[in-house]
Formats: sequence, structure tokens, C-alpha cells
Amino acid sequence: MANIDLLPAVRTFPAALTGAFIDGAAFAGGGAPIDIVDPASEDVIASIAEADPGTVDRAVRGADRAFRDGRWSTMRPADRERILMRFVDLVERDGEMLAQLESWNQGKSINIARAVDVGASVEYMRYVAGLATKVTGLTLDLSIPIVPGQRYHAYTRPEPLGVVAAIAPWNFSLMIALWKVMPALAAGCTVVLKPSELTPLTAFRLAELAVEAGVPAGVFNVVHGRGATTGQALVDHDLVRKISFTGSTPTGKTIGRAAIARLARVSLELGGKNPALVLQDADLSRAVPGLVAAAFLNGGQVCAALSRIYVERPRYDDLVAALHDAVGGMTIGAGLDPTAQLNPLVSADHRDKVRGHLAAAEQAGATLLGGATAPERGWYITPTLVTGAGADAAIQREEIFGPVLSVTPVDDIDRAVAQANDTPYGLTASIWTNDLDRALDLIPRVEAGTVYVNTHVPVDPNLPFGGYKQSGIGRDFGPDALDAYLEYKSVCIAY
Ligand code: TXE
Repeated sequence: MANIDLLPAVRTFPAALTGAFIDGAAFAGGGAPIDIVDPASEDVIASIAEADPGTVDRAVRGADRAFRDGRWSTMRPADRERILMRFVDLVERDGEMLAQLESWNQGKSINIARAVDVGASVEYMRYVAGLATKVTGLTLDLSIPIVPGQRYHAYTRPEPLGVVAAIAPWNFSLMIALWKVMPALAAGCTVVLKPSELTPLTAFRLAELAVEAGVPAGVFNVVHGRGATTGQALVDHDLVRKISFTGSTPTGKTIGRAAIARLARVSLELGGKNPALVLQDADLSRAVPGLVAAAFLNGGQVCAALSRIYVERPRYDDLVAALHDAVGGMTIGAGLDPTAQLNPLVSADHRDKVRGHLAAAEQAGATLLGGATAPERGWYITPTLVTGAGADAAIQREEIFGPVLSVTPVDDIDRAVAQANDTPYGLTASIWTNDLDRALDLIPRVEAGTVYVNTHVPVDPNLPFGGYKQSGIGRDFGPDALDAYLEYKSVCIAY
């Protein structure tokens, strides 16, 4: 097992990073330095001065000026689309550099970074760039009776919202940033992006590439820093018209409150505690690889990841044995080692949080099944199956966001649905069966924004994605993806 050699451009990139990218150029942050650390070696990659509130103010004012000067917001849609398509080509051109930066910084597998963070993002970017020329309104017939004989022509006119604050988490830093930046830009908005303080390396490069593609200076800005300082200054800024946030449910609530205080628009894509129902006819040879991939992708640090399995009792023993075989045999190592199947978690704090959940589950009487071994250095948690956890145990109700999967036998499918739904979350769920009647009966009863059958976790630009209940507000993706960045003006003309 050996790490890939980093490109020279990757090695030197972090040292040149500054706290912000404003009006098309690097800008010093002004705040306290933040160490960026490699989760596999625990070595410091770089230290970046965070953007202080004055720097955030400068970024937002720059974005507001860029919005109002109209070069981007009123640009011919075909020209905006062409520039965004060029931006996609540049991300593709620099794909290996971006994938290496993501893998090095977050600890994730270089294979995932290449295929998902870059590969899937490029497909998503092309889909959304194409929406720039497909924005439509409605024409409406009216019946206003006040002036007899007067007639009316009415229509709705979509207009870009203004400055968007895009706040991204650390698990898919580049990809989730693009899920916000791309529809905002395609709609004609301007953006201030704040990546997670743990994984800031690629955001800056994205902004540079956007400028190289022809996005006017000031349209796409980046501020680096912690949530409580840089992030809060951004969401509280009066000139921010829309906040698009992906992260934890508690932080989502804080941001939602800040948005509502001045009636800024807000989209929230939050945590999950995602269940699978494995029915007794399920084909385990197909289900087990699917369940393992869904639970352990990126070490379980995925909002859509599978977290709890409810399996009909006749299949319980076989399923636990097959899952135990799969997790016990996993190879564990650095993300930059392409042969490692599982990698370190993003930070020491996060590793400790997951450890704490496992210890509490064991103390409450659950059994932990594992077997894989991890390197001594690095923030690793070995993949773990949890059996015998009570319905009220924290491990069954709270988002763990690590390589942990619980399995519970069920005798009654109605009770299984009730347990699957019995958390504040509702992001994704899956049903594993070839019995069409049972699948179609269960789909409407599961409280989740996405329900999969015989698969779990993939997302697609054309399929709306978002949460029920406390998993969020709003939807990303789909043909209406720009709606969250548009205001619809109603126009009424008497004649
Ligand atoms: O998330 P936060 P954290 C879950 C997962 C994880 C937990 C905590 O369970 O263990 O969240 O992770 C910024 N104003 N998810 O602490 O706090 C912050 O700087 C403005 C689920 O990293 O939600 C970062 O950029 N911004 C998830 C982003 O919000 C603020 C992905 C996310 O941080 C802020 C990641 C504030 N007051 C973690 N406070 C998913 N849904 O995919 C923080 N931030």
C-alpha cells in the first residue's frame, strides 16, 4: 500500500492560500490563522488567516456591486451559459489537481475524489450551466372586474435574487460548494462562498478558474474561516439576499434563524439518520454490496449515507454474517493510497465524537462487530456493525457521520416503518426487495426526501434532492434547480 505522488502544483498550492478571494484576486484575511491538517498523517498542510468581519464585509459589498453593475445579472443567457460551460471545462482540465487537494485535505479516497468530487461535479456543472438558457415564467389570464371593459396582460418574470452566501461543509467540499455556486451563477446571482474551515483548499481554486473562464471579477468570491466568526458575519450581512447552507441540523437552525430575522431567503440541506428496510425476499448477494457501499462511502461521512438497517427476522442472521465479513475484511489507509477502502475521518474531534457514540452504545448493551485494523497514526475508526441497540439508544437516533451501521431484526413491517420514521430526520431511505407490491406500499409511508429501491445513496443532477422534517428546507438539483436563486416578479399590464 503506497500513496500516490502529489502533483507539484498540489504541493505548492496550499502555502499560497490567503483568507479570501475578492473582486477576482487574492485578499489577506486579517483574522486568526487556522491550521489545515492532513487527517492521515496529522501533519499541518498549511495555515490560512481567516477572513475577519471586515474582510467578509468587503467580499459581500464587492459581490453586491458586481450584481448591480449588471454585467453578469443581465448578461444574455446564452453568453452566461457559454462562460459557465468554459468554467466546467477548466474544472475538468484541472480535475487531477482538484481531486488530489480534496483527498489530501479531507482524508477521503483519491478514487472517490476523482470519480465523485470531480467526475460527478463536472456532470452536475454541465447540467446546471445548461439551465441558464431555460429560465421561464408564465403568462396568465386575469379577471379583475374593477374597471368595466378593461383587459389585462399578465406574466411572471424570473429575476436573480442578488448576493448569495454559500456555506459548505467538509465532507464533499468542492462538490457541495458547486451545488450552490453553479445554480446561483446560472440564475445571474453573485456569490460569496465560505467553505468549511477544515477543508478550504479547493474553493479558492474554483474561484480562480471561474475568473479564467470569463466570469467577471466580483461575481464569485471566497472567504475562509470558522463558522462562528466568518460564517456568522456572512449570514448576518444585510446585503446577502439568499443563504444556501449544507451542514449539521443544529447549525442549520442557527442559520435559519439569522435568515428569518431579516427575511433573507434560505435553503438548508442538513443531516440524516437514514434507514434501510430489508425484506425477506431480498437478494442478499446484490443487497450486501449495495448496503456496504451506502453505509461506508467516504467513511460514512455522507449526509445521504445508510445508518440503520431493519431486516425481516428470517434473514437477520445471514445478513449480519455477510455484513460482518464485508466490514471485517476492509483495507484501511490514507485517502491518497488508492488501494485503501476506508480512510481516516476528517478531524480528531470528529473521530472522538464517533468513538464516544460507539462507547455509549456498548455501555447501553449493544454489540460492536468489526475486525479490520487501522494504521496507528491518523484519525481512523474501523468500520463497525452495531447489533442489539435499543430503539431509544442514541446510536439509533443521532447522526453519527462515521463508518458505523446498525442492524435490527423486525417481526412486523408496520413497526419497522414506525421505527425507521422515528427520528427528527428524513433525508434518504431505501427498501430492498423484488416484491413490487410491498415496495410500492412502503414508498409513500417512509418519511424521506429520497426513497431508493435496491440501491441507496446515489444522487443525480436531474433528480431533486433534499430533506423531509429536520433534514432541511428546499431541494437541490432537477430541472427547477435555479428556482431557489430567483425571485418571480408578477407583471400586470392594463389595456
Ligand atoms: O458542521 P457545521 P460540522 C454533520 C455531521 C457532523 C456534524 C458537525 O453529523 O458530525 O454535522 O460537523 C459553517 N454561521 N454534518 O461542525 O457546524 C461551518 O464553518 C455560518 C452533516 O462541520 O454544520 C461549515 O462551513 N456558518 C453534513 C459549515 O457551516 C456556520 C455535512 C458546516 O458546519 C456557522 C457536514 C454559523 N453560525 C457535517 N456555524 C451534511 N448535511 O452533509 C458553522 N458554520
